Amino acid sequence: VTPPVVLTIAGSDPSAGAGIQADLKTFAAHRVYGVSVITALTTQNSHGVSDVYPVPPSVVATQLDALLDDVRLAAVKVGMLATAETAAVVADRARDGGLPNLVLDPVLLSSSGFPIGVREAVEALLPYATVVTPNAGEAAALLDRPVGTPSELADAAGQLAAKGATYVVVTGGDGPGEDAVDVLWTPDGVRFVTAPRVATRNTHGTGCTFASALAARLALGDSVPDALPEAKNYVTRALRDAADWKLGSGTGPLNHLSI
Ligand code: PXL
Repeated sequence: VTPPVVLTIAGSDPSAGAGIQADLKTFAAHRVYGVSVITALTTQNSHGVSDVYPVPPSVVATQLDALLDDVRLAAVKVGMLATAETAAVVADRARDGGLPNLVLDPVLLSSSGFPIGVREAVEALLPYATVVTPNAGEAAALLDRPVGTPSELADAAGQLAAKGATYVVVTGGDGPGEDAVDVLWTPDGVRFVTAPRVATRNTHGTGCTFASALAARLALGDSVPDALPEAKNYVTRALRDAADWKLGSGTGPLNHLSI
């Protein structure tokens, strides 16, 4: 049987823990068929991003249209967009209905602080997002206000929904406490989803991996509320199974094949 097709629109990470490479491995682990449109080449290793080379928006457009002309997409993950012009290309295809089950990972800064996204790009896509998945820092940057406590996370989720996303997950993986608590805003109210925090320094690409797992689940037919705990458990297992890896001397990747 033909598997569902999931598209990632994102940047390349040569260290393969984040970006396009993480997304395709996550799709493969979920037994969906991953296709990809690369928006930028990053230069990075386990110590962080040192350079970004954006792909021209016209080339993002031709990549996207080649796929849209040929395969039926079941879900789409959007990560690093690099420029507002590239976001406009993607928003245009979303407006035409070409990008179903859109999971928007609103990346702005790499964990080492290198700019890899722009706020305008995220805002252009929000109205088309089935679900947007900021961490607390990204939610704070998008809303210009502090986001840290559980009630701030919940308020932020509601405010991002007001900007157009149908569902919002503010992830709590970088927060304090024994558990990693995510907040899910749904049209019927807010709920909290919890998983044990994994003690490891290998956390590179958790955001990309989580968003891709959500997209894979949506492609397999889950609703967002059903997909969230599954995607979160997948990331917890992927963290746990790579906790002792020594892959590079900095922040290493997860084990994407833990499923
Ligand atoms: O996790 C954010 C992110 C997204 N996309 C690419 C990245 C990173 C972080 O380094 O490199 C390509």
